[in-house]
Amino acid sequence: MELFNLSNRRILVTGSNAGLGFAIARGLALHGATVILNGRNPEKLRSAANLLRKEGLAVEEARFDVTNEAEISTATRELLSGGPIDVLINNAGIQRRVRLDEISLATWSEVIETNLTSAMLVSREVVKGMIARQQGKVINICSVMSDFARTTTGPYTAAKGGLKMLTKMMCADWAQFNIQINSIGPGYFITEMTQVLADNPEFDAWVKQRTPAKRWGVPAELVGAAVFLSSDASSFVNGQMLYVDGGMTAVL
Ligand code: GCO
Repeated sequence: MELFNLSNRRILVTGSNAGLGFAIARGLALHGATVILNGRNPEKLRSAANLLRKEGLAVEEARFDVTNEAEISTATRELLSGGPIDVLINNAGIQRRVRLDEISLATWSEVIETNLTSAMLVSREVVKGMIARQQGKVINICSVMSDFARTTTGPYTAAKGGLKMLTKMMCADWAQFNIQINSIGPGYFITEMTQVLADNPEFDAWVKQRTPAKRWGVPAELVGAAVFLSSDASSFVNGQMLYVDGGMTAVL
């Protein structure tokens, strides 16, 4: 039990007022952690936090834009004045579906900044406290698209591939401080972001055929991997990707 104990862990999950981030944060809180929800929109953030409060869970709020260096630094300073951040989960991400020959630089940059650069910026600030305490964990939410491309997802695929390598890079720089940095690679899950795909009969059929488990994932199914990578159970696991994809990356 102690191996997986999260009761003394304060965990910041970026992009967590909806989707996979919210499901992960809720699951970690149900396992005893104090979770810090993050988002850009104060109303959405408050109502997500209130949902968890209604369940009696320990939750804090940190409103900041993960692409804004100044906001990250102010928010991190405030959070650290309330105690250490034991685990950082870089989850924030967006999708813009457009074929590469039609993409604007603005769209490309928006996705790369939100899905990749943000993980570097937020980690850089939060890890300072972890280095000082010689203890910490970073989890980057990647994707099966860290390894495989799908038409119309250029910047997303490039960012998720980059995030997988950034995980190894963080391990190279920070493992020496007793910080474990790993990734979770979700397959296809139904969330606000992918609902449009699930509603398309052809795409839905493709996911079910392409995934050995023959179904979409349910967001709460990411919690087990997040508990493992947030806890002492993973104290010598570093720089790795744990796919939670119903077997998608195991087969052609
Ligand atoms: C899309 C996507 C993703 C996938 C995910 C699989 O929204 O277009 O392909 O969000 O669900 O990358 O991990």
